Amino acid sequence: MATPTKRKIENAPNPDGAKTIRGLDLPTFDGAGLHIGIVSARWNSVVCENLVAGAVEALKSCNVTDITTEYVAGSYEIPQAAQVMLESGKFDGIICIGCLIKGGTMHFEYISEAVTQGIMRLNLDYKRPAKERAGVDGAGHNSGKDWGITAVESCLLTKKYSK
Ligand code: DLZ
Repeated sequence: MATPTKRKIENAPNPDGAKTIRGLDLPTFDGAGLHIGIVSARWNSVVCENLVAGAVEALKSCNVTDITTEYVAGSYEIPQAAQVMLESGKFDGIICIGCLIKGGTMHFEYISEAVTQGIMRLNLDYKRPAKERAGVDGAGHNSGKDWGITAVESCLLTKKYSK
């Protein structure tokens, strides 16, 4: 497997834009031949659609051409949909996209806890990478791009150690 090369990425690794050492370093990966699924919630679709677009763009930049996007109602439905997609055996990895907004009820706490636990369980049970984060700050950082590239990275690592 080729060693990933460093590149200057358009998507700044430091989401807050401040001069710190914090941030995600994104090398270039060759994801040719990978089959990647995306499952996105429709709640807060302005945010989610931007993240989906960012993830697709990043996957394509890694030579991933087999991309399937499915939608569910809200973030709560994401783990089950991701599980169904993983069980189909058609995907090397699934990117999970949702946006939870903290409001006056306890929905944020309950849903984010359930979804985080659900996706982590899929990560461990299926040995396939899955990503779920929420939020994008306006016209700034599109985290979907990071997720596209990190999904490829995780899939390549899984393939490397698959028997
Ligand atoms: C009900 C609900 C609320 C209040 N907020 C959000 C949210 O901010 N983001 C999100 O993705 N989904 C939300 N939902 C919907 C739940 O995830 C779920 O779709 C419904 O409770 C139906 O099961």
